[in-house]
Parts: sequence; structure tokens; C-alpha cells
Amino acid sequence: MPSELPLFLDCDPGIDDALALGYLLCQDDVDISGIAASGGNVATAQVVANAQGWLELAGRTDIPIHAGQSLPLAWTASERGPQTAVPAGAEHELVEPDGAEPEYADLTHGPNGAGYAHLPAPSVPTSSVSAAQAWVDAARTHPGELIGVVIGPATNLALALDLDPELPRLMRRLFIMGGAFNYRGNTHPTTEWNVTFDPESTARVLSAFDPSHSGGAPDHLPVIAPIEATEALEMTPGRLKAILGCASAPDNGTHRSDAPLPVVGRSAAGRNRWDDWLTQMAEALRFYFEFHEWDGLGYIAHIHDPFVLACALEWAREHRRRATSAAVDDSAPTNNPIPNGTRGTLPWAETICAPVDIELTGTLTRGETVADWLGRWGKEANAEIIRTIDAQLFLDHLGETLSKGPHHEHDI
Ligand SMILES: [Ca+2]
Repeated sequence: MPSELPLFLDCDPGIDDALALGYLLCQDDVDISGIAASGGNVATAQVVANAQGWLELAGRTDIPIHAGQSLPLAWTASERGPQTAVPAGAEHELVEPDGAEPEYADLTHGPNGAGYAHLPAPSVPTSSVSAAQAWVDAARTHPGELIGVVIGPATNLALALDLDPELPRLMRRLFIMGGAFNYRGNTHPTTEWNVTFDPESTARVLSAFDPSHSGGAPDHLPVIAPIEATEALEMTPGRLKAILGCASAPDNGTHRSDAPLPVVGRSAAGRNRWDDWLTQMAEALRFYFEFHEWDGLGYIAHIHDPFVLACALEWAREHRRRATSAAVDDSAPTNNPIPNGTRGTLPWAETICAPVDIELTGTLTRGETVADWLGRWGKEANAEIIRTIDAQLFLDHLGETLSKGPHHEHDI
């Protein structure tokens, strides 16, 4: 049996983050090296509690949660004082008067970031290792193998790069949910939430992972999943009902009682536990539906995050299969830059490679992701941008996965 896929997830739950966590718990070939909970949708302390609560509800308190940075990078840099290097582009004044908070997304995700869900209070403490250090530890533990997925602001990863500039060469690949390219934003008129919250961190990450800077493999460019693509992923009441219906259905008898261990399928206790998880998820989504309706988008919910995680995992599986089956190992990195405009595919998605940078100083557009589609900058591509998603196919997959629930029990 192939070894597990090492994964580090940086999230800010957040309702679609919670769906991603649930999807992750349903994977039985993934080594969850760590989960960072980063301030974003709501404040860091609440985000951490939410991540713990969703895992607690699923009986997975064994997975470490690493508390992330409380403030965006530019705020943090300014707090460090003038002796500390300020990230490029972060020199302008961002620091608010004492007591001010960053702009959160409680309107979208509810005051506590979980909609109408009621999550259990954490019964175990968070890890004593910071989120930034946890990124480094995970990459050092799995050199050349770690898949990194960022579905919140990139603050922790940017700070991790301070601790270990080798990260881009140590990781297999980075997947980022964020940005809006030539598209109306979901936060400010042209900007997406994760990047808007901490544009300097995304800029720093893209710069560090740029193969021309890092010496990394150009054929494994960071993947960016922007909202003009991920908004095709609409959770609907009908899809949710189908998930809940399957979850509540009695055992169909396909699992023979004399089958060898490990048991595939959930015990009654496991099923009840996952049913509870899905019930709370439905309560969270009810709030999410209402927000999207209030925002004029209909009684649906855009669920960006689980797709990016699933895409990353499925890419890693395909990549591993190719590497082990090909007569010539095509997983070996190449040093040839990928031409701007190169089209590609990823699981459930079509992509275009392009140079990408972040607007840091625009008075109206700060946080906008900019792709140089026509090569005006004369730079090599530094990101593979998802342009279209086969949303129905993915939503079917997500629904089936969540309906089945975790394969293996982790009763503790
Ligand atoms: Ca998120």
C-alpha cells in the first residue's frame, strides 16, 4: 500500500473551511501533518475554537491545531517596531489606533464563524507549536513530499518563510484559494477575501515560491484558485438534503458482518457521530445560504475551500501514480520555465499559467490579484491559475464523500 500523502492545511473556519475539514476527515490516505487556524473570517481565537470544535464533533481531537497569527502581516510588522524589516510594499500606514481590529467576515460566516451551528467547546488544548513553525516542521519532516493548502489568509505561511526560506524547495506543491482576476470581488469591488485580509502575505508567498527566485521546479507552480472559478461551486438546499438523507439512511447491508478488519463503513456510534457533524454543518450552511441570498446571489452558498483541498489531494495522487508507473520518471522537476499563457489541467479544472502579483498600494484596489496575461512585465509564469471548474462533477464527488463519512473510526 502506498504511503500516505502528507498534507498541511492552513484555514480560517469559516463555513466553507468547515466543509473542507469534513472532506479531509473522510480521506483515508492522507497524513494530516497539521492544521493551522488563522485569523481571517473571524478573529484568530474564534477560528481556532471553530477548527477544534469541528474536529471534536467528529471525534478527531488527535489532530493538532496550531494557532495562527492574530494580525495581518503589515500590522504585525509595524508592531515589531522600525528595527524589524517591513515586507516590501507594507511601508504605508495600516496600523489602526489601539484596540482596532482587522475587518472580519462575520457578516458572511456569522458572529462566531460557524453560522447557526453549535460546536462543542474544545476538550484539548491547541498545540504549543505556532502555525508558522508547524509549517516548517511539516515540510522538514516530509522533504519533497508535503502538499500545502492555504484556504485562509497566507499570513502563517509568510511568517514560516521567515523561519525557513527553504520551504518552497522542500514542499511538493502549494495550493492557494484566493484572488479575483479581472473580476468583481467578493470583499471590495475588485478583491477577494483571503488576499484582501493580508495582501502582503500573499505577495510574499508568491515571490518566495516563484521558481525564478526560489530555484524550485517550474512545472510545479503554486496553484491559485480564484473566486471567478470557485463561485461555480454552488451548494444548494437540494444537494445538502441529499447529503443529509444519505447520512441518516440505515445501513444498506453491503458491509458483511464477517468481513475482516479494518472495518470499512461506520459503526452505529461512528455513524451517529458523523450524523451529528452533518447536522451542525447543515446549520452552518443555513446561515451561509441566507447570507448569499441577502447578497443577491440566491439561496445558495459558494463553497470555495473544499474544492481547493480536494484538487490538491487528487493532483498529489495522480502525480504519485504517474511517478511510480512511468518508465521514465516524469515527476522529476524540470528547470525550463513554463511560457506565459500555457494551458493545463488539474483535477476537475482547467488552468492557465501566468505571472501574478498583488496590488499593495491601490487606494481602491489594494489586495487585487493581477495576472499579466499578455506578458507585458516580461516575467516568467509564477502561478497556475484555475480558470474553470467542472462544478457539477466536483459537487457530486463532495456530496458522495460527505454522505459516506469517514471510512475509518477514530473513536478515542
Ligand atoms: Ca477560508
